[in-house]
Amino acid sequence: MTAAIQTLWAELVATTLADAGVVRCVISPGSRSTPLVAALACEPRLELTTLIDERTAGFFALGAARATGMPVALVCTSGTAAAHYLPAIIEASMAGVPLVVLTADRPPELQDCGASQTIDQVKLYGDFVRGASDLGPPSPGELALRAVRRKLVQAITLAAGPDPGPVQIQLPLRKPLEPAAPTSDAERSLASLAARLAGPVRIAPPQLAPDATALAELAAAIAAEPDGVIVAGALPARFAASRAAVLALAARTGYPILAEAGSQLRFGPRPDGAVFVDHFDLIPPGALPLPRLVLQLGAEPVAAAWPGWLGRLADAGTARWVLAGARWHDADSSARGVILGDVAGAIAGLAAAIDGLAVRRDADAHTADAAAAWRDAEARAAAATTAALDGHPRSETAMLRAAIAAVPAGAAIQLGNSLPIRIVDHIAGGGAARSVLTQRGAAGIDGLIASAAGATAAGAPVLLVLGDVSFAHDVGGLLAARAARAPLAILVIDNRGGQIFAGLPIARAHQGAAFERHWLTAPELDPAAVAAALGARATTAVSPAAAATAIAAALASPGVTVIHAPVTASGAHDVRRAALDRFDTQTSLRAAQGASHD
Ligand SMILES: Cc1ncc(C[n+]2csc(CCOP(=O)(O)OP(=O)(O)O)c2C)c(N)n1
Ligand SMILES: [Mg+2]
Repeated sequence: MTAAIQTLWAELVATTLADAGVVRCVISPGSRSTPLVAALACEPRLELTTLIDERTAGFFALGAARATGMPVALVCTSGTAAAHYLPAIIEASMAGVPLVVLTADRPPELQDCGASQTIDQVKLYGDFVRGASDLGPPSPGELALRAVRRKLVQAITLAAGPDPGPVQIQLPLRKPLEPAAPTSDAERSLASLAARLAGPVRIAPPQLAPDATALAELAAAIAAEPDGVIVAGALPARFAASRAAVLALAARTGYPILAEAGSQLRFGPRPDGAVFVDHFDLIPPGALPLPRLVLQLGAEPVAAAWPGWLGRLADAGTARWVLAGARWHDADSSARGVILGDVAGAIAGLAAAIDGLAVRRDADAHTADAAAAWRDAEARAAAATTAALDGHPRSETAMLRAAIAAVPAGAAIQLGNSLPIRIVDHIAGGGAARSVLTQRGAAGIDGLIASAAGATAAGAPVLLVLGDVSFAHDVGGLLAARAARAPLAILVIDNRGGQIFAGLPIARAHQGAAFERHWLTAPELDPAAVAAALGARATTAVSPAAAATAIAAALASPGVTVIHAPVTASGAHDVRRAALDRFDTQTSLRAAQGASHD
């Protein structure tokens, strides 16, 4: 091996990435990766972002791939650098996001001998990658050179489908690491082979098509059952293209739609007659209808009421069918059927199969009651929520209602885990079409700022809403936010700690001060000061109206704005409790008002 051969290999990796349609590459600095980084820097078709911290880089790449649906490459040096990618790789694996992770390594002669910055990187990510391949140290020879390109193309294809996710490519590299030009005839001949190999390459992963017979069976079950609902948890941004098909299915069957914010079905225009049950989680469990059929789409819903309702559905013998993609989703182990495969394809197949069937809409008494029960429960919960919000104007629920309403059409909303993703479901729906980004693969509170910054790669402004602990967890993400390509507004809901825990039984288990210290963990940070120190615009919004104004301004101007939003500590729980308590009172009030207006 010569330095010139190594340079050729690295250049071929860079060319092949671009030839295969990879556009974005997130690099972290180091020495061992030098040949590759030097080659990437000379490939004009690649958009390079360099971020110092590999954990942040991993989440930035995850966010970019999640928002664009395109594979993003990651490049780091040897040693612990590669280990910092793990959380983002786990999320990418579980949520089906394509990443091409290129880890530079020491060559075999420097392994297991105490050489600096050398660890065992082979299969470092275990089963969280779709595949791991090792290019081996660069060696002369035409077949070896062609195999570099082939292995890259194989890895990118694997990352793209049929079950998209991360892949690892190991690159053992030798000193000298700096680029070198061919000097011998043999090297020149290999260089001309590399030039001949270059050119567009077609990436063609197989599609994960759902089983047509199972879809036909489900279509027949739906056509025969007028008492059903469509439930949708988190789905990727591209599922927005299937929104019309889901609404058409709902129109055909008369099924109400329980669409969580992350489903891509919640926002956007709603046809007359469509029944959306936005307030599912604010309907007292006893008032939740028990349909005979549930069509469940996407990731497990986040609503607090969901597990209990699932249990009651199972007891009632409800036929629940799950269409959630490549992975098994049936947390209650009670589904009638799980049809694996692309959800958009499944919806299209289902719509086509139902087209040819007579759909039973001739409501019997039970069905008429069920439809009325959903409409009534939703109306009562909506009214109760409005009243509960009036009583808690400084709650995070009020803050989030104003925040989401301030996001213009075409912008994206990224929902942080813990309470934000749940609370948005209590207050927002319809309106302008906006895509929603979620991190529900492993549901971590980590890397949310970095991944929202990465999401700006899609070109649209992004509003990230996240909790104060989540903000503290990803302060380093603010450095990545400097690389945002479109306006990024970060709304920090400061309820003084992880207030989701205040709704869990541990909060009532008499832990005393230990509860605050070990569960709530209020970060006691001033997010605006932290943001300003790290180069972001910063502002504090103490009222929902101020937050809305700040968000609208932030999304209209380039750069990053952190909006610190102090809210009452218990507001989210207070509003939900008050809404649940008011459910019945509101009904009688409305009835009385209606009567007096007549
Ligand atoms: C990486 C990671 N660490 C820990 C957790 C456990 N966890 C879930 S919610 C939460 C607290 C989040 O607090 P905050 O961001 O302030 O949101 P809030 O609960 O107040 O809505 C923690 C620590 C997690 N989900 N992911
Ligand atoms: Mg909090």
